[in-house]
This record gives sequence, structure tokens and C-alpha cells, in this order.
Amino acid sequence: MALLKLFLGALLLLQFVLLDGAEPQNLNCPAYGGVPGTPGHNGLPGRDGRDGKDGAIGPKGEKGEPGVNVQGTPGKAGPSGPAGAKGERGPPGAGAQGPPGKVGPPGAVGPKGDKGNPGLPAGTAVQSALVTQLQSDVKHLRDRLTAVEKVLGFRMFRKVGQKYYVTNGLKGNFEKALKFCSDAGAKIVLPRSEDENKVITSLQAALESTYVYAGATDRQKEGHFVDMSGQPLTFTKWKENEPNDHNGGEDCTAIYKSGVWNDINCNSEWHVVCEL
Ligand code: FUC
Ligand code: CA
Ligand code: CA
Repeated sequence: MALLKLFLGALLLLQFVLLDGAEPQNLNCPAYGGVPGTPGHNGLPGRDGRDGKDGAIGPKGEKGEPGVNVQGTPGKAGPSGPAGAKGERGPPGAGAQGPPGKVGPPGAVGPKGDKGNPGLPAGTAVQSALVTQLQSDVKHLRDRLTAVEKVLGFRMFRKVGQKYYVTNGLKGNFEKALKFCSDAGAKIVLPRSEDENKVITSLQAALESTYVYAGATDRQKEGHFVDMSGQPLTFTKWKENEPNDHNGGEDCTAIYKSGVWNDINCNSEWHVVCEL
């Protein structure tokens, strides 16, 4: 009981302490201010705030490193191919031109005057080739001029291709025909193509000629006609059933005015035509 009274007394005292300043004191006894208590401890941290808004898009990043092993590594080199074709001749060397060569001895006076030139200055391969070409051209022109000058010595002529067929309208046997043409620096005629054969008939028409001896015989081997160099004929225009070696004595060839060929004896006299 005594303990209960003590508790109630303490409780009453605490009420006075706690209510001090909270309500107007209406006490009749003077009051004394209490001593301030020590500050309380800080409270616990508050909860996290809400997430903020999304920021602006950042700048483009740097280019990444290339991928690895996307393409396989190169294989080993294959075997060498076959050798290529030989290349063209290279340009002349850049070396200086050599000194002029010595002048060679004058050429011997040949029958046609075609002896080679005196010694030439040493030069490049190109110059040498040009000189060779010029020499060839000059020879060709000389030969053509020589032929034309011979043609001018005949009464009649025809040109066919690179050949001239010439005649003075004379007649003779085969041997005489050969000599006549040879003396003129020519050969007895032997057409090698249809065109050439036609030109012979053109001359025959002008000469009113029945036959013209041609340069083909079978004297060496019967029935085997060859030219005056012994070569087989590359063109013939034998009349039907010719050559027939009529009476066993026809070893020469004659061109009939129509253009067809006939083997005849070599001793008759027919027109002589030569070729240049
Ligand atoms: C034919 C020809 C002969 C001769 C004679 C008259 O027999 O084959 O070459 O021209 O005719
Ligand atoms: Ca014969
Ligand atoms: Ca005949």
C-alpha cells in the first residue's frame, strides 16, 4: 500500500512536469523553468525519390573494330603457268649511232646494173631495215622499167596482172619461137589462169591467128606435159579428147583461137607470142 502511494505521487509529479508550458499555468504558486534536455538523435534517412525523366540521346559512338575471321585467309600460291608467247622485238637501243662505215668498193658492172650499193654508214636496225626496203623497191622498179622498155620493142602487147604478152606477129616452129622470145629477153607464152588465157585469144584475134605455141611439152615423158622449167602445169585448158598425141608425133602445145589447147607437132609454123 505504501508502494502504491509512492507510485501515484511520482505519477502526479510527472504530470506537472509534462504539462508545464503546454497550458496557461493558473497556479497560485511561483513556477520555476526547467533545465533544457539534450537534443534528440537524428531520425532514419527517408525513402528513395522517384526515377527522373530519360535524358537526351547521346552522340554516336566510335566505329567498332573489324570482325575477325569473316573471310578466310588466302590459300597457298598455285604452280607457275606455262611460258607466254615470245614478245615483239623491242625498240632500237638508246646507244649513240656509230661512226660512218668505210665506203665500200664500187659494184661490178652487172648485165642488169643491179649490183649492191657501196658500203653504208653504221646505223640502227631500223635504218638498216629501211635501206634494205629501199634497195628492194629500187630493184622492183628497175625490173619493171626494164620490162616496159622491152615491151616497147614489140609491135603488139597486152598487159595482164604483172605480165606483158608481146608479139611482132611473126610465125615459126616451136624451136624458132623459143629462140625468138629468148633473144628478146622474154619467155615463150604459157597462160597460168583463165584471165591470162583470154588475153592470148585477144592477141590472136588481132593477128587473125589460128594457133599460138605455148611453153609446154611432153618431150621428157609422153603424155606428161610440163613447162619449160620441167615443172608440172598449174593451169590447162585442153580441148575435149586432147592431148591425144595424134599419129604419135604431138609433143608441143598450141592455143587455138577459141582458147582451148591442143597437143600438136613441134615443127609446124604458128604465131609466136612471148611473155615478160
Ligand atoms: C586432132 C588433133 C590433132 C590434129 C588433128 C588434125 O586429132 O588432136 O592435134 O590437130 O586433129
Ligand atoms: Ca606427145
Ligand atoms: Ca592433138
